[in-house]
Amino acid sequence: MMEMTLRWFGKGVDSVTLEQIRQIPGVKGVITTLYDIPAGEAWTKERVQAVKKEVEAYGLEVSGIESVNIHDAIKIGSPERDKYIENYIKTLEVLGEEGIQLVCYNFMPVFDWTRSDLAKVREDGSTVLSYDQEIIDQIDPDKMFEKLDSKSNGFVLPGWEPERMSQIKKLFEMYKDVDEEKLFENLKYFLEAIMPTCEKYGIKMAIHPDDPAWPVFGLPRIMLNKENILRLTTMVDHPCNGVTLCTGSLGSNPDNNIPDIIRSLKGRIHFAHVRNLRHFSKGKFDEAAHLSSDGSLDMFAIMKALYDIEFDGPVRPDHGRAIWGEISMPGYGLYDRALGATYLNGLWEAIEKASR
Ligand SMILES: [Mn+2]
Repeated sequence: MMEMTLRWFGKGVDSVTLEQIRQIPGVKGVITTLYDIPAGEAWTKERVQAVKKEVEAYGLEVSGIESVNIHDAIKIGSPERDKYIENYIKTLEVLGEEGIQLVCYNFMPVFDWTRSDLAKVREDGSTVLSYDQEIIDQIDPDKMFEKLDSKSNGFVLPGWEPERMSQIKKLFEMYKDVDEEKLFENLKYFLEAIMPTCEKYGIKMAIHPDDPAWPVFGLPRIMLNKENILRLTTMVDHPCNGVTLCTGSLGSNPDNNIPDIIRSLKGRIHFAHVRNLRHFSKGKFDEAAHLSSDGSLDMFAIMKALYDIEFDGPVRPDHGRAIWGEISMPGYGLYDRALGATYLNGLWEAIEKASR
């Protein structure tokens, strides 16, 4: 049985409250993180216990962490990486001791997710995040943060922390000798180092696919397609080494057959982000409501594939539209994600009952 969750960015960061989340039918847990701890620093027991207590006070549980970010030294493979891997292991130990057994992370150089517009107005007046490669090609990577930040509604953009983005030129320089092979190698080195700790505590590592699923700004990207994801699961062939199946990220490339990818990863999908998007042409898409008919992805086929591989981890609706006048972190309002959770729960119930 999968577990429906919602991403929650923490008090003071998120516009959505735990009380609101607990009122969404079927949502039992949240996926959260400790925003103020920079990548590379070890998390403390006190902080993890505090966030657990806060969440549990609302009858919810911490179903997983998204994300424990990876320090650039680990992705680049520079000599100081061992120190940061040691800190990562310390964080895993703290999480494991507190019974948190799911960690989402990504291995993208410099930029996390990328969009050309955070509030594209649709015909019904709702707004969505949108991507257009032609627009991205005209943006100087240096200016990317400013462009996004000006439309962030004043919220922190996950993965686009200003401290990091002020160093963009330096980051590009640091990654200049890292190609796709090197990135795979560095990922393998990292995973091999942490697997014994993951095994000890039963922590499932769930790498997030790159978003969009192709290289941007000339930087290498590897979590793009079925072939590369299978390479990840075989190069470190351990059940704790798995993936976050993000339909929106993988689905940004229409060549990715998501139900087929799901079926090839039985036992290795530890977390699922399920959302829809609408393709216009290669490299040009808008995010959409979760409903299949609102976008280009078949949400029934996706949920059916998850059901068929006996997926039993946390799932969450992903980016929603901004609707009903809600002001939130772009993509992370309450309303459309609650509609998404309810829709996905409905699909699951129908699939389950029809399969009896
Ligand atoms: Mn995702």
